[in-house]
Amino acid sequence: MTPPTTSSRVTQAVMSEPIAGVWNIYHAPWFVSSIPVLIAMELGLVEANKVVIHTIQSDSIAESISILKTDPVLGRLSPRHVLPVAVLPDGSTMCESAAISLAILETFDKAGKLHPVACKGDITVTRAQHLQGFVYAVTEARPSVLKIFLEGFNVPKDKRNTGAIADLKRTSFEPVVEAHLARVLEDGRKYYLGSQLSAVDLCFGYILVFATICDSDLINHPVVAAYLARLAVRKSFKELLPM
Ligand SMILES: N[C@@H](CCC(=O)N[C@@H](CS)C(=O)NCC(=O)O)C(=O)O
Repeated sequence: MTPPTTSSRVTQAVMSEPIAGVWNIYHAPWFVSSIPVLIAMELGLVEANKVVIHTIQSDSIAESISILKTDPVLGRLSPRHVLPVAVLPDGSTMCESAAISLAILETFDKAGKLHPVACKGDITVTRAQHLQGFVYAVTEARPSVLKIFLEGFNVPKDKRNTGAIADLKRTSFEPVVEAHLARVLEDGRKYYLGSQLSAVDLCFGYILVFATICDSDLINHPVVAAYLARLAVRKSFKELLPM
């Protein structure tokens, strides 16, 4: 019997190769890649074929992680096996959801539909708030929810450490996510920066929808719940993150 050749052991690619000349974002359902994808959808870039989304087709987060670890296309584009990874029109790659999101805004949203643009090269108060809110959401708020998600991930509901989850909720989710948003929204504003939707809302919207799939009754603050409800009815949320 002949031993199997190396090539017969190589996993078949299920993910498509990037398309040259446009932006490509590799994404999996519920992953943090949802943030740049929501931004691209809201800017109409997906419909216009300026940004192509390559989504891992799977039935669960665990299956997506398994595909991410074994797919040769993904392995080449994202050697750390994390998503998102963006492939730019010149074929170069870029990681980090916040960096990809801000780069999409800088490249495609010069009119400032989803972010306050620099005024004659100067920072403005709302632009500073937007940058601060965006980085805070990705670096502080998202990890706060992720810790709770990971406590329950792949653990049957009746076997979860409910004490640890309650502690994380009290010491992290409530002060870092809920209290922050409640403070920002306390003057009755509709969105993070005021009356106009911006990318920071898409970012917090993703984080809050993700909090709802942790199944730990996380969102209790009425102002935060109402803010999430405003975002969740948007077409982009209904398509990408159905609740
Ligand atoms: N700081 C990175 C984090 C990327 C990241 O950790 N992505 C997760 C999905 S939300 C991932 O790909 N995980 C793969 C795994 O757990 O094996 C970013 O914001 O893009």
